[in-house]
Amino acid sequence: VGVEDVRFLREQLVDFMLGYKFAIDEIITKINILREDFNHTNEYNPIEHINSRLKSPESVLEKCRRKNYRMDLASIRDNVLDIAGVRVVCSFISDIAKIRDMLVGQQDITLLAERDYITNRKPNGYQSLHLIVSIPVFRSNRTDNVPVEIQIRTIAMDFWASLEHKIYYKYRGAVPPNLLSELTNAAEAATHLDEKMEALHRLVDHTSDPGSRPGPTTSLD
Ligand code: 0O2
Repeated sequence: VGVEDVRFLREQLVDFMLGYKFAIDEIITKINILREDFNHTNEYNPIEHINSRLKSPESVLEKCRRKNYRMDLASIRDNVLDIAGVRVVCSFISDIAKIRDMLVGQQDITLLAERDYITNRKPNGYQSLHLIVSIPVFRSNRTDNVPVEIQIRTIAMDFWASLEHKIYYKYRGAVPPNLLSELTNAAEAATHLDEKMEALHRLVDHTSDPGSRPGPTTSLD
């Protein structure tokens, strides 16, 4: 592919990518609604925070190159399913399935793929539940079904992943073996903490007097 072709493709991509931005907006709205509704119903709120990111055109093209995908919009649409990314960080391990089911159960969401890196963690220790969903986006002249990658993980899993990401980039992928094994140990520690917190959470849930729970709140946290 020549320089001119890449430039032309990049321009087309900017318009194409707007659909992914809208899909992120839709998913974020859904999660914020769940979050506010949890507060409204006075249930504890399992959602700690939400992040989102739109892959840059450069990194979409880089992924095509790396994975040997054809470099045209049809191929990008079919193959690069993580252009729109939303990350939901939960308090406890059990919240992950709760949030997953609430999203996947919505009528306009179609689950395209699911990768459970919690049951099957990556060899480096990475843990997270990844969903690829499709959501309709109503544009001015058409409706597009747009894929979004939703990553759901606990605070401890997120803490680990953000440090690992920084280390990986600092060493440009060539992380020294001693650091790699320390990272794997840290992932074990994160799992241990998650399990402890889950057990503590269950204990509180079962022993507290429902009458003494705090009243309704309008806070979004
Ligand atoms: P960013 O900066 O979050 O956008 P590939 O995309 O080729 O890596 P695949 O099969 O498409 O692989 O997706 P996979 O491995 O299920 O998920 C990719 C995304 O998950 C990554 O996106 C990361 O966000 C996250 N992820 C996966 N493995 C790891 C890991 O070992 N460490 C950390 N910190 N994050 C991971 P991007 O686009 O690579 O990065």
